[in-house]
Order: sequence, then structure tokens, then C-alpha cells
Amino acid sequence: VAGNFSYDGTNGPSHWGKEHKMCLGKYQSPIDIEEKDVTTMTFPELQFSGIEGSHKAYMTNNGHTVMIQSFDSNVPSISGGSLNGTYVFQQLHFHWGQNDNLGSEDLINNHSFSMELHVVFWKKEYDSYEEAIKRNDGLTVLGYLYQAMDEPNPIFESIVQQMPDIIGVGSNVTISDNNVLKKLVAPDIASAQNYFTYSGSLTTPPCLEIVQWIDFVKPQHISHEQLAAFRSIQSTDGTNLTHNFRPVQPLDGRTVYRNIAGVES
Ligand code: SG5
Ligand code: ZN
Repeated sequence: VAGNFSYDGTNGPSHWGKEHKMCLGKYQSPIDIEEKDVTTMTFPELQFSGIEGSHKAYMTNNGHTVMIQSFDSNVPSISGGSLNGTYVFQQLHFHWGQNDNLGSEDLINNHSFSMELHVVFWKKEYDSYEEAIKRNDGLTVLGYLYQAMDEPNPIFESIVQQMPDIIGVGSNVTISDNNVLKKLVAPDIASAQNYFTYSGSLTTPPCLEIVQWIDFVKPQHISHEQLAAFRSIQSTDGTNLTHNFRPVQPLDGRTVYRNIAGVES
């Protein structure tokens, strides 16, 4: 687990820059995406592979989030869109807030959503995650927004049901639903071409400025009750991890693009 950071007090986001200078950089994430300021573009189709079929996956409480990884040989990857090359799945994890009115890291028109899923991929050309993070185009992260509602989202059924098994920091459990990865990584191919994209950073220390962000426009839903389960896990400082989102960072002249899908051929 990368360092002794947290989301409150003397290890909170405003202090990360003391130990991790890059957290004070100019191209940090998350950001507020103002729709009136985006530049529209038609990128080639964003393509997912290795999604079909089942994936044995496990989830871990790493003290900062609920993280899901796979030890399956069938590894998801993405290419196309604004990406140059193929990017291989590393892990996915979630960000949430103390209440349902906040929790997402990226904001749209200054609006917070209740939760955000990050699916982290590394550039295949660099052979490993460890090598990829040394390169400025090493990672891409897919961001999916969730809004809390009354209706449960079946995608989260196994995760929520098994959450009691990962209350303690460092604990992990095999996820009973072998389709969970497929459902989280590529929930709705029809919406997959509708995204914002910009260059930024990891949203946790060491805040490396090596991430091409792809934030899907259309929010999904999660129930209030399902979301509450995420707040029940413990954090590195021994208290409940009630919130784990970094505040938005200055855009500082960067361009945010919005993909406008071309005509299907
Ligand atoms: C890196 O940055 C880290 C994550 C961290 C994110 O991707 O990945 C690795 O070190 C994988 C080997 O840290 C871990 O996975 C701990 C083992 O995410 C978190 O776990 C904290 C939320 C931050 O990624 S992000 O920019 O997409 N939020
Ligand atoms: Zn994240």
C-alpha cells in the first residue's frame, strides 16, 4: 500500500505534497469537468477485449479502498479511442463519500456523484505495471459514476454481500460472482463511446502524472443501502473508511475532450 496517506487530518489530501512532491504538480486529478468548456472530437472506437466469459476475481481492503483484482489468464484490455496502443487491466477500486451527496472524484459541472469506479490499465508495450508507471503514457483509468437511488444495482450484489469478510485492512475474499469483472469493466457497450478524456494523474500518492483519464458521461445507479456497505470497512488509521475521494485540482490550461461517436459503418 502506497504510503501513509489518508483523507483527513495531518495525512489528508492537503498534506500529501510534503512527502510526495508530484501531488503539487500542474496536471493533477481529479478535476471538475465543465461541459461548456470541453472540446468535441471523434476518436476511433474504444475497444474492449478479454471481457467475455467469466473471471475469477477477489476483493481486498487495502486500507484506502475496496480493490478488485483477477488471477485469471483471461485478462481484460482496452485499445482505440484516444489511446495509443493496448492497455492491460491491473485492478479496479471505488471512491465514495460520507453521505450520498458526494463521493465521486471527478465532478461534472461542479456536481458530485455518490460513488466513482476506477478501472486501472497499464500500457502493454511496457511489459508490466511496475515498468509502465515509469512512463508518461503508462496508465489509463476508466471512470464510471454512480448515483445513489432506492433501487439496488444487481452488479453490486456479491460485493455488498461479501463486504463483511473484508472489514479489516489487508483482508481479502474471492468474489462469488465470476461475472463481476465483466459487469464492472464494461457494463454497457452502447454507452462506452460517450466519454470525456484528459491527461492527469493518479488521485492518490504518489500522484504520478501518467494517466489518460476516460470518464464515461452516463451515470449508473447504486442503492443507498449498497453504498452504506462500502463505508463499513476499516481504514489505515483504524477508523471506518467513511470517505476516500480527493478534492478537485486546477485544470491549469489542459483541454478536456468529449468523444462524439462517429457514424457506424
Ligand atoms: C495506483 O494508484 C495504485 C493504487 C492506487 C491508485 O494505481 O496501484 C498499485 O499500486 C497497484 C500495484 O494502489 C493500490 O492498488 C494499492 C496496492 O489506488 C488505491 O488503492 C487507492 C484508492 C490510485 O488510482 S487512481 O488514480 O485510479 N485513483
Ligand atoms: Zn481511484
